[in-house]
Amino acid sequence: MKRSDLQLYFIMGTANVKNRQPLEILEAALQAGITMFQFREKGQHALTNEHYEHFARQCQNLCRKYNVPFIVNDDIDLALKLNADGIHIGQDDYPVSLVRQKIGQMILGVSVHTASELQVALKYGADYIGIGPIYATTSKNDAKPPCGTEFLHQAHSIYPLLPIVAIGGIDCLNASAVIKAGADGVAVISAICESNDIQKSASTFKSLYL
Ligand code: 3NM
Repeated sequence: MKRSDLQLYFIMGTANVKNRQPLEILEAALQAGITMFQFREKGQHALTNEHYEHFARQCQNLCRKYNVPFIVNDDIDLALKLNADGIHIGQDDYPVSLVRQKIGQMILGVSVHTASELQVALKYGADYIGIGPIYATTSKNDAKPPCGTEFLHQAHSIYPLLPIVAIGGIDCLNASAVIKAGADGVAVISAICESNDIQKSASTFKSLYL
């Protein structure tokens, strides 16, 4: 993967869209220039069984059409079955070493919150790390308290070449602070899913990198 793939990393599942079609939102986001997509189908009313896989394939097909990496959240079996571009795991999922062993060369993203989690992720070949929630978020039920930009800044200072994406409560207004703190990009759900003008929101994020 390229570091620039992290610039505008869009995450979505059916739970994140209200009265709108998720595939329409994804296509609008792809047209607007998102650089990475994570399929994250979670929550009380998440799709199950064949609907889940079908929806994942539809998202993957759209990402292919726009040549944007398709990353699966947590579900190693799905990622392997679909031959996804990558997988993203948190600390509550599987050990990083096991995931790397199972997925081979696929892109591996790992969420980390401490220096020791970061070291483990790097030891087992994480391609990028996610740090968050930087700000308060309502999009993840079990999100930790907001951590601000301090750890992000430390991680970037110690590993300047490591691709880092910041996540949690990031919007068009506060994104520049996380880029300044050392993130290569921002991972967002609501800033795109709840935007009235996805093209405009995406352009605002992308203008940070010009
Ligand atoms: N992971 P929004 S925060 C999926 O801290 C996710 O690891 C987080 O959604 C973490 O952009 C989060 O709407 C939700 O705040 C991000």
